[in-house]
Amino acid sequence: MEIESNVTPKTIYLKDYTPAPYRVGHVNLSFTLFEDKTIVKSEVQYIKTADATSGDLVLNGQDQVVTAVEMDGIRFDGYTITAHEMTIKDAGEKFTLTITSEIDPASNTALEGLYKSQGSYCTQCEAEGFRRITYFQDRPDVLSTFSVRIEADKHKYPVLLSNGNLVDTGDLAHGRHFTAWNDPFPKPCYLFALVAGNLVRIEDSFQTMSGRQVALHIYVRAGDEQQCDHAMQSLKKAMKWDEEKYGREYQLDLFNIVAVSDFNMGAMENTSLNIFNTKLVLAHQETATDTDFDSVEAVIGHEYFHNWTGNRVTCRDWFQLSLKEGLTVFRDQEFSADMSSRAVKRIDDVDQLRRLQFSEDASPLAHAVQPDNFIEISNFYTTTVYEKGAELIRMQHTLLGQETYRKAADLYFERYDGHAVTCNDFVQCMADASGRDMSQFFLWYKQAGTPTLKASGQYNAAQQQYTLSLTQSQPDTAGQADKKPLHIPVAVGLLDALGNETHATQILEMTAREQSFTFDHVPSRPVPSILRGFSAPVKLTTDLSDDDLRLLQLKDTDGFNKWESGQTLALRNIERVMADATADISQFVDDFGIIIEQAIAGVGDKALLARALTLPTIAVIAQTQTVIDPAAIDQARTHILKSIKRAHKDALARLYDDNANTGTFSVSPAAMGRRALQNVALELLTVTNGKGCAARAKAHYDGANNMTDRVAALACLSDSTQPERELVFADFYERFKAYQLVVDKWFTLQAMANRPAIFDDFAKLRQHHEFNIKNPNRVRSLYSAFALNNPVQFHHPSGQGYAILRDAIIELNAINPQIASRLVTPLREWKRYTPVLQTQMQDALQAIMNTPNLSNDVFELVSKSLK
Ligand code: 0A1
Ligand code: ZN
Repeated sequence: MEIESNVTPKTIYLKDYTPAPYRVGHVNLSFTLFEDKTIVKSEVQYIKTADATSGDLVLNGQDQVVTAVEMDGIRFDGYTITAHEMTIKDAGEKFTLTITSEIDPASNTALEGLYKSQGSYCTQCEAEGFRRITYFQDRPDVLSTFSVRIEADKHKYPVLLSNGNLVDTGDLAHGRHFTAWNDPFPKPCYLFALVAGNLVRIEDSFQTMSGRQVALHIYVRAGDEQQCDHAMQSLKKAMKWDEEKYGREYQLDLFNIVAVSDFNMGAMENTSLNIFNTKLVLAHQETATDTDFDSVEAVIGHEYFHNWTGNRVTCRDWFQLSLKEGLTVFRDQEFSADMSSRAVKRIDDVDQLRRLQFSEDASPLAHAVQPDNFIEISNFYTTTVYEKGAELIRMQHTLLGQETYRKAADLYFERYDGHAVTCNDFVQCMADASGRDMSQFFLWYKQAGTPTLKASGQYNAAQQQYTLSLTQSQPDTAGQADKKPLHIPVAVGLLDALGNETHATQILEMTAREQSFTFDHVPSRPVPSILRGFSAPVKLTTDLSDDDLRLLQLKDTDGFNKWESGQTLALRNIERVMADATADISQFVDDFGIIIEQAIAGVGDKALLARALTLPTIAVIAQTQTVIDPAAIDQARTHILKSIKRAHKDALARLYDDNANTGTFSVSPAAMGRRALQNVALELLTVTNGKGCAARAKAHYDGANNMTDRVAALACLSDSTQPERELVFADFYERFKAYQLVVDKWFTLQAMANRPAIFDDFAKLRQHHEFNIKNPNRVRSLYSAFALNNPVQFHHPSGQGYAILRDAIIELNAINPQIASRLVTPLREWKRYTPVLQTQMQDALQAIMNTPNLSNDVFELVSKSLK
């Protein structure tokens, strides 16, 4: 663990990038694991590059004790060590440097570098964890081959893994053993990995398109092996998909996945040794929800796809993080879309983007997809770099079309396999393969903030023409004003008054601030379906009437816009109620009944219908407000939900019954759709939180044969004060207390309770013997669930919610800076809240700022948020 002194940390700038002065030939690492320490010996060949401006070799390193240094096999002491670096002045043209140092994985609570999780050793080197293992040029543009030898007690650590191929293994004296690994493909050190533990493995294999057999192994703790099948199937599907969609084959004979319970993020793509948070590997009908099953598939795909987009072609520097992350998220989104329902996947992704990325863009922490400066790179694993980055790839796909996009991707892999490159290099491949000028498009990478797009239409009956006028504008963000117009692909189709599609989807390419597009042969006033499939990450406002939206909601051929029109109508009605509690919402409530009837009649995809029957969440609504008042949003939203229940109680009960559990469990999209629809009906039927609601939710829980239904029942009981609530929560805990990931859910569902008792409940949960501040999943299950998913209570005017989060951030700052700084997220948008909330949020941030020994991670996010 490292604590920075209170000196203002250094900012790193993209413009200062210079190539590394020394190339690395080969790296030989040896790890000797003992209970009280690990001895790391690294033997590295350095070769000065022709254009090096200095002969000094500067190696990054921290949290280790150097015990010996040799140059070309001879004891060497011509180096200096500061807190974070080892420097050798004028080191020479070509030499081998051997450094032996000692580290203490057992006391590593930051979970970066080599650490222990539930008795197993594992590593996390991205972005800058390798420097906690040994002194090295810890930067992604230094690529080399690695050989690794691991030695440990055989009984305690029977499994010893690293990247590449197993080349040797054997027993040693004193009950110890070793394995030796060789990775023949040059890689940056952030992709290095090591695992040592007492784990069991599930095996399968995959035959690649050229006919090679790849052994697939998933390692988990004994007892968890029954929960790995979905992950294994997902891996095989991902390998096949990448061959079919991108022509990309896996290059090694072995692919390992290891699941660990203490992990800062979701998973990590280390070459041939992916390390995963258990949450994204383990899935079984009794313990995982449908959302969990989908996340496992998506993240297994994501990490596997990094093999080409990230590992074989990697990043030149960390400002290029979106080169691998935006592209890999786009790839995993498309993989998931191909595995289930494309429209539903798009809806869920856009919902997430609006909730998290739009809020980042609207905060002082807004930054470009290719940022130009940072203090702590860990803070830039953001939804902007990942999800907005994916939207930029999606737009390029839209502009080029599938066929040309594929040619451009082929060109990218051909040009850059084995290289460390930039986002500019990627976009240049898109330009070269298509013959298009992508220079204006590149502004999307450089300009932060969510653009606004205004659309208005004019129909000319005499000419039978329809003209759509579009205006784009870009908000000012921290350090960026007067932005240029962007190249925006706007997908548009036209419907006639009866809802027939008269003009299929066209991509309008907007490049100016204001632009008009004319459609010919339009026999009557049309209803435009604008931004189909959410073709660009913008905030769209239109001049469509409620009736236009109602038509689109029922008739649009674009699944996304069909849903979107309903959401826009919901939003309009929520705003009406917020302005006037007695506003007439009868039309909206009646229309809701039509969708319920459609669902009962079984018209269409059930998963899609379930989304259509869901109102936008408070967090999504918040992003449309100039001043955010979560309690007022909740009140209006709940008023509408209750009106819907009152008006359609019988129909909802029928929908619930029609979609009852049939007994056999499956994770097919159809089965998930049925559960989603039944659970939406349950949610609407229990919205009033009375006796009948609690009884209904309890019956649902008692009849459940899977976690999706159980969680749905608990969510319906969570806000309740009826006795069933305690009964069901207690039963749930007793039944599943052996499963850490389910205990996380138990914490989360209570942390999300929107009821006055929440503050007492929260204090009890914090004291619960199962709460552990050192376990990131547990921290997220309590604190992130409360601060992000319980907006009404987190933003309680008393400020108690903010105090809870403030104290957690201060406590975690000294334990795990990455997790501490992630918890700053719910406070970053403080300026957008009502005056009372604003000052209290600001006070909480200021109190954190005044804490001594702030980590760089927390310092950066809190100081920038306060600006
Ligand atoms: N590259 C991983 C995400 C990741 C990033 C940082 C980590 O530790 C600080 C861990 C994982 C991915 O995109 O899946
Ligand atoms: Zn990734």
